[in-house]
Amino acid sequence: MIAKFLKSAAKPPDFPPDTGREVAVVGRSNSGKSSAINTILGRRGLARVSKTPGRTQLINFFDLGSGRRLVDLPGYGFAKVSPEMRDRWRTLIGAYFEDRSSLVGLIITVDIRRGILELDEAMIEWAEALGIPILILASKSDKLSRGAARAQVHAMDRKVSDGASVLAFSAPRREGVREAREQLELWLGK
Ligand SMILES: Nc1nc2c(ncn2[C@@H]2O[C@H](COP(=O)(O)OP(=O)(O)OP(=O)(O)O)[C@@H](O)[C@H]2O)c(=O)[nH]1
Ligand SMILES: [Mg+2]
Repeated sequence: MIAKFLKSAAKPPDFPPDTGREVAVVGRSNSGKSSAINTILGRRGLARVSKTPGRTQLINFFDLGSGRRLVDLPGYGFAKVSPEMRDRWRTLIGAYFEDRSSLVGLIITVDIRRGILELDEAMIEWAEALGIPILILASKSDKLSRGAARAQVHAMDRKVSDGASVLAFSAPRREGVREAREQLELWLGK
């Protein structure tokens, strides 16, 4: 899968044409979205990885060829964000989700140490209400022991409905990368 940066969008008119198929990645700020995108696509510097949470405020579209795209959505749950920023996030993501016919799947990154929190649950419910299939990446699995990581994945799995699956994921260890790629190819086509 050869990926290249397509464009950034701050408002719906800037979205690329709603044709073909795309998969979006969302999650709490700092939960490892950009790292997951880079690792899954095998391109180190494609999506920006930040040590400063809440950096990515735009929707970034990546072109995977043959009308397929991967979309890096701005994160939620950043503590220092103002109510105005939060409203802008909701408006932008709402406009994206509720009117994007080409969206065929959603990847949600959840820090395995935190588990599924309130905002993740709201995100999951929102996507489910719109009928968008979900893959949850239990990210940064290298931060827990094998046993603790497995237990946490089970706990997270029990929390979500059958429409969503949970996969242990680590960018540095490359855990879950093959499975995530397989899901992506199932959604987008080869
Ligand atoms: N140990 C470990 N660290 C990770 C992993 N994935 C991401 N990180 C680190 O977590 C921090 C945030 O990663 P990002 O990929 O930028 O997270 P993000 O969700 O895109 O963050 P924002 O766009 O700022 O909301 C960085 O310091 C990464 O190096 C992982 O699998 N394991
Ligand atoms: Mg990011």
